[in-house]
Amino acid sequence: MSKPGNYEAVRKDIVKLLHQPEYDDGSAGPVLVRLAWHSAGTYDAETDTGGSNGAGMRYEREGGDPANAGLQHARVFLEPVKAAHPWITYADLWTLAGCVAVREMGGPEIRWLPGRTDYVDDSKLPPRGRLPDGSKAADHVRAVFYRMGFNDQEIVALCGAHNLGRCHSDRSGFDGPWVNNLTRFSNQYFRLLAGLEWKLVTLPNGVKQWVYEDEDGISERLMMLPTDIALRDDPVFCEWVDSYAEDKELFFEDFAKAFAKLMELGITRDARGRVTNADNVKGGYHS
Ligand code: CCH
Repeated sequence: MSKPGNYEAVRKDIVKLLHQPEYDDGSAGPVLVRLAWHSAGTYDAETDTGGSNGAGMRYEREGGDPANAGLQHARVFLEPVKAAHPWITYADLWTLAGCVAVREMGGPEIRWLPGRTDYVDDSKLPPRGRLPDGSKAADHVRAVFYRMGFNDQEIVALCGAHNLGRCHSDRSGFDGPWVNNLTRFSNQYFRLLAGLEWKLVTLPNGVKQWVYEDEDGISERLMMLPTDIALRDDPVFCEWVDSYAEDKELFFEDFAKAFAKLMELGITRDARGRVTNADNVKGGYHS
């Protein structure tokens, strides 16, 4: 067991588990990034509910949300790290793992601070349906991310995470990856979104998504969600899609800031960075 507070030791163990030859495309990285995002992305700024505090996905009420299908894999990958460092909260472990995975897959360093609690405060539990639905349009994407406190530029930057991983027909119903090198963080998602001709198709399960196929048919079939295409087609979002397609450094910088902000939703800190709203949650319970 490591010394409490030794986050470097935790980081190292997360790095070690990323290589998963038997799983998906050989990496736990993408699904860990999605776990971190979904743990935080339930936040509602107006009522100060949801967010990463509490790690509510451990329980059916949040974990069983169909939007979270497949994220049990990410949680299981992290169990040995939790066992080796039992002092870290799940809420800290999940958010840290997302940041470490982005960096290890070639992305930017993301500022991360500890202090989240595993107390589940019943009055802060998010209702289901707060995470975005990939079949919808730009107004839905705005409603979901404005609720968390993000602006249009931050929304586009965050969605650049679709450079990683893939859709699974048995999880979301959508199928396939956004880019060919799906375990390498880059701005390729924006380049393809802006640069290729996408075609709307209906999958055998009735789900509609956009696809691109090479003329020679060699590369895997690439895809875009309706919400991804909405970024390309919206007059404000598309300016940022183009900027990030042209300038990888700008994307990395903006992604790092927006992801760090996402991980902090619902966490308040004093001037020294210590969390002020986690340790004495009233009426909560501890796992
Ligand atoms: Fe996402 N995402 N995401 N996404 N996402 C999916 C997969 C990943 C939406 C829908 C989906 C963000 C924003 C959005 C990742 C990171 C982020 C899937 C497929 C759907 C559907 C799930 C499956 O079948 O396994 C929608 C809609 C939005 C916004 O409107 C943001 C923001 C982030 C992170 C910053 C990552 C990574 C994946 C790949 C997961 C994997 O298992 O490979």
